[in-house]
Amino acid sequence: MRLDVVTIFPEYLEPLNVSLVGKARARGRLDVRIHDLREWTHDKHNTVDDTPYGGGPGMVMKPEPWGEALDAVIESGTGDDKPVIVVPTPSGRPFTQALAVELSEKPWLVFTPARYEGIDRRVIEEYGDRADVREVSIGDYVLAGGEAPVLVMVEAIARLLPGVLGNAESHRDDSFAPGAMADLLEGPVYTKPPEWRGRGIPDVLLSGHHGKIARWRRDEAFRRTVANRPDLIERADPAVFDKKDREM
Ligand code: 6GU
Repeated sequence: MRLDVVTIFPEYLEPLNVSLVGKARARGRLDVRIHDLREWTHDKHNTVDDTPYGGGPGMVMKPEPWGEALDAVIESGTGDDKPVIVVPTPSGRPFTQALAVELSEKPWLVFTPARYEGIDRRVIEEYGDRADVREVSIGDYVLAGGEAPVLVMVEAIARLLPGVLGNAESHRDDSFAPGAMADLLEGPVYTKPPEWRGRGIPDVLLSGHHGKIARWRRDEAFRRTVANRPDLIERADPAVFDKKDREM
């Protein structure tokens, strides 16, 4: 997968050199290219923002540098490949595990994290035909810029790429993964020692009884979801719940 990021803070993206994403790059699974938006400015002060038409607080990112930057990035492709342009914005559609899975199947993603009050609307319109443009939000709170959301989204996507996580099974039971634990959060986990500060391990996990362990995990996942995310229970397809869930 190729991944371009255009930003006025290239150093903010340095975490992409470490840990899981860094390893995916080192293994050749990810080709990450960070671009400084100011390289496509032409004035002495490398201006990227201006005051909003219609008045109001804050500044808006000017269209010209973004246009030149995105033209250059798109033209650097082989020609027949259209990237998905991911525009991080608190006004976007929610970034979900389903969207992470969808994006992980694309050959080329371009992220355009903005500062200030966002990018001039015409830029988003302009690339609608040369790319698949998605405005995406990572949650219901406001950040100062889109760089942290890019780190969040890239980590969620990169760990889904084949050969990036050591064990392909390890995202099967993820909270929000489709499949066996569909629509439930993951329950608690334990490791050695068997007793720590007077606290033991639930007996069932030491029983070796796989059926009972699976049932216990299911019940704990259900309990945790009711406590922390009742909205997920409301929204879920009733078919994913069994009789034992309904008895809880
Ligand atoms: Cl993608 N950007 C900003 N600035 N704030 C956010 C966000 C994105 N998602 C949630 N809050």
